[in-house]
Amino acid sequence: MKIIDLRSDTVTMPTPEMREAMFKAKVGDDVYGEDPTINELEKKAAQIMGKEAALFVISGTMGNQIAVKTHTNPGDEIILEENSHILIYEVGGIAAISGVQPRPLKGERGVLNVEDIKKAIRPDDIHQPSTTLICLENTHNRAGGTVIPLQTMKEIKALAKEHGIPVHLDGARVFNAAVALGVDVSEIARYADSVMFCLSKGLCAPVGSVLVGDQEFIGRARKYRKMFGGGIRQGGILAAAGLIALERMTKRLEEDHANARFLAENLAEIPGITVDLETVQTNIVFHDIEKTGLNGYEYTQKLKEFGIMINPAPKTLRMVTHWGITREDICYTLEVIEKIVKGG
Ligand code: TLP
Repeated sequence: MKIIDLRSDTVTMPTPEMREAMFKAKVGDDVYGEDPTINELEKKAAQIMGKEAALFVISGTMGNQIAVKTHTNPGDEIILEENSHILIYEVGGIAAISGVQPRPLKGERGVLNVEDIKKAIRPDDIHQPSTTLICLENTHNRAGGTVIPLQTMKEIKALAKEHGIPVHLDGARVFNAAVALGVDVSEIARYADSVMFCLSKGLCAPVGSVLVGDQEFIGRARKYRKMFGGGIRQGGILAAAGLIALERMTKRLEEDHANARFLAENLAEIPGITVDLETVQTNIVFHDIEKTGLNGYEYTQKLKEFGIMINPAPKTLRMVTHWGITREDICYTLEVIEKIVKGG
């Protein structure tokens, strides 16, 4: 039975071209700055994002955590969205590693309000922590792959600049955001001082993310990567796949978005299933099964019997489209869901 894995775009496999490039990759010791393939990837990534420098890291989590560490001091406060990945899914790293406290703000479909940020920036007061970082997430995972409008990013960056606060963008899926907005990715990156983006989600590389920023920031971040145990020696084998991710796989994300849209619109037609179509802007689809009377855990178990994988949750379930998912797979998934909802 074919497995249709809709749990995440992290499940994507390296393409045959990536495996070939990995096999042939020129490598060296990256801790000495001598891995030519990592150097090439970092140069290309900085160029694409319109930044001075880049740092190859093992994961998105490591990239975000290094960014927070590099931008802040213990006791500082950082502003972020209440459902952001950095707050919810990074194992309390900002507290444990950087010693900062979060100031979570409620976003509208993952998008922070500029006025709310303004009110949350701490005044210069001997009693209060200093606000030293604003984190954004584009696209926003838990909000359903939603995109931050460029104008909002611009306004947040202007406010941050006024207060001398840097902006870090968790751009795990920033190429999806660029496709949805129809702009070059550097148009998004320009409104952040640092950006982390993933090569290993919709872009299909087996491992790796990149942190970009100015020379000085990346220099300090490189030292923290070493401290975190992330010096990757002959990591060019991984960077070789990353280069293909950057050069080729960014060009096909539109297909995943079209599949997600098709899935969402058809799911919404199934009696008892609710989809907020407004949130379906990229490759993520959340659907609510509460009105079907089904239990989310039993539902995902039944789907599994038909070869369809979704992460279990009580009633609101996520599906993510990616390179391994075809339109045919989506049609089959819809047929199966309809059958399960009808009690089949
Ligand atoms: N997200 C994963 C899980 O951790 C939830 C997923 O399946 O979507 N930022 C954002 C916005 C992310 O969605 C993720 C991964 C990361 C950072 C972390 O990337 P990795 O998994 O490489 O550490």
